[in-house]
Amino acid sequence: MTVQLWRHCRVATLQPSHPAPYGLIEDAALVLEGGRIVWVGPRSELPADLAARCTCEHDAGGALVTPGLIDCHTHLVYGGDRAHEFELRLQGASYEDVARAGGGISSTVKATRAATEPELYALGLKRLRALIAEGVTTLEIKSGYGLALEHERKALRVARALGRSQPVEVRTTFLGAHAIPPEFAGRPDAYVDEVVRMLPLLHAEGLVDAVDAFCERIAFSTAQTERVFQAAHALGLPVKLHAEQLSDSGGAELAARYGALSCDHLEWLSEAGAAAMAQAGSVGVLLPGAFYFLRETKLPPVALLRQHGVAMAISTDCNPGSSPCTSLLLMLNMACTLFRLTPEEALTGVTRHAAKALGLSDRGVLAPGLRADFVLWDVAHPAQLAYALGANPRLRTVFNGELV
Ligand code: DI6
Ligand code: FE
Repeated sequence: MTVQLWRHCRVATLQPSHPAPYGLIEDAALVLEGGRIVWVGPRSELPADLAARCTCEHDAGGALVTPGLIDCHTHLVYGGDRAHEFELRLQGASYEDVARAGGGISSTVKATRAATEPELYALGLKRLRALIAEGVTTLEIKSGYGLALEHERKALRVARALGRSQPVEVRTTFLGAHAIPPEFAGRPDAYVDEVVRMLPLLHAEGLVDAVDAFCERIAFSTAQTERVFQAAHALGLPVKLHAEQLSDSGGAELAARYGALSCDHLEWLSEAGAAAMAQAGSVGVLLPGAFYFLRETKLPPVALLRQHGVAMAISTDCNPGSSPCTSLLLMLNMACTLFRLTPEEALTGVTRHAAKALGLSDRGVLAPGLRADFVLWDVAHPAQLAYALGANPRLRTVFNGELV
């Protein structure tokens, strides 16, 4: 088996046990074997017997190396677009006004249902390629624009197919409880019955890694959300939640009771919610793209999350209605400028903490035994990744030990 040596680089390991900010190692070396990291550290400390076993050597040209980026919250597979709704909002309508008038998520549901599997694949591929071009090596894709068995299945199959065809690992999340489809208008509980019926069928087809819901006054109540969580628990599937985005519904506390991997958005999170998340070890996923695009003014309580020791992740929320965004690097900047995260918190939020939000313990930091997913960047310091707007300094990506 090839044993690769990567040298002439600075490595931001993001390992919490490394004392330097970003876990930064100057003049570092990395050794890979079979898609895993075997060794990482200062080149001067590379053991001679390990150096002798290396069969192939790469000069990283002085690049900065970080873990592959992880986008832990996307709705990347959908049909149509919502540019018209954007125009309406510019004329004064709010996101909730548009949703209540039958636009919003419902219009994307219509377009997604009308699209064939190959059409959805082609649309998703364009968005995915943009993320991969910025160093994403793992991402989550949610369903939730089908809202009927055949269409939820179609979207999840497309997500799986994208993961098989591209140098990226896709984790799928069933978000059947995203909105109430037109055929269930006025009968939300009957639709929750349908979500609970769909879940085991899709899971049996190997299409579901986690389960999510949109807990909000324009979507599902906590009681309805809990029924979805119970169905997930019965199958041994982890849960996550769109919680406290537009109001405080107490969703985070509910999700924490179900040991949620993450609670996402969180602008209206209460202190009790933050405490419950800390207790449960749920990650707080912040979505600055949605905050920006909807021109929200209520900031997520970052100080509260820090104070309670809740791990914060950052994601694109790539979706047509509230965050039509395919740049995770831009989200790093926005997390700092809008939410006042430090660049180190932001980078941790798209690596180590994003991995945690997906329940993945084999990635997100560069350490022996973990996956060899990493990115070489043309920057002198990791803070530059969050500093620049619209730049893409990616040089190369190594995915599963192979140069992309
Ligand atoms: N919250 C969001 O921001 C997205 N979904 C959700 O539950 C928006 C989805 C959309 O508007 O299409
Ligand atoms: Fe979302």
